[in-house]
Amino acid sequence: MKTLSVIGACAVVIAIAGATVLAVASGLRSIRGGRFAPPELSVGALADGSPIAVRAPPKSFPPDSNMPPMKEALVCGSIEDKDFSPARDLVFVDDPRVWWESDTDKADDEDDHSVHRDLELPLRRLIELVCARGGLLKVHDSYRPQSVHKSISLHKEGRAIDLTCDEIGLENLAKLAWSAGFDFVLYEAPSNGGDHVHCSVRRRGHVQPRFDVNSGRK
Ligand SMILES: [Ca+2]
Ligand SMILES: [Ca+2]
Ligand SMILES: [Zn+2]
Repeated sequence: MKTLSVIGACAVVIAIAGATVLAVASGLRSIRGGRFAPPELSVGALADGSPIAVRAPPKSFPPDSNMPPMKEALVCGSIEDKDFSPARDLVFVDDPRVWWESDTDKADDEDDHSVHRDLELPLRRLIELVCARGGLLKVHDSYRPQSVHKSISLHKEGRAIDLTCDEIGLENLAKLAWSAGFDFVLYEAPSNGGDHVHCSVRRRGHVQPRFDVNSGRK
């Protein structure tokens, strides 16, 4: 009888200790996270059942930094091999929960809804991640064949997209973009202003990348 009561008392102590650890852990998470909730890899899926967050977010993503920390052309492949066909490679992406710059600015001829087909999936994931945190994702530029961007810019193939989000801020947006599976994410902070998050992808299927960002292999 005494042994049983000792075991019972131990069980109560363990249960209380466990509940305390859980309570402290969840409290820490909410304090540390503030209004921004980092994505959890196993939570949520797109309509086709594929996951929304495919990578853990980095702890920090300061201005003028990029993930992975290497040159974009090495990760995504340059545009210089000319393996690009607008008719074959571009897709039209729309979502009423997103603000598209070209919908409001009729002075330019670019269409921010036009993106490379390999950029659509991470973009759709990112829209979900941003919306889930109460943010309005803003698309400023995607496929832009003329002017503005450098001659070797991946925007000229629709493999890059420039984004902001006032509600969650650019550092958090960059973290979410990395979780959404873009191959390259840059928090661009030019000295003359216009801070944004530039995200890009490598081509899939018909050109082998020089560096596989997911496997870490060259
Ligand atoms: Ca414009
Ligand atoms: Ca634009
Ligand atoms: Zn860009």
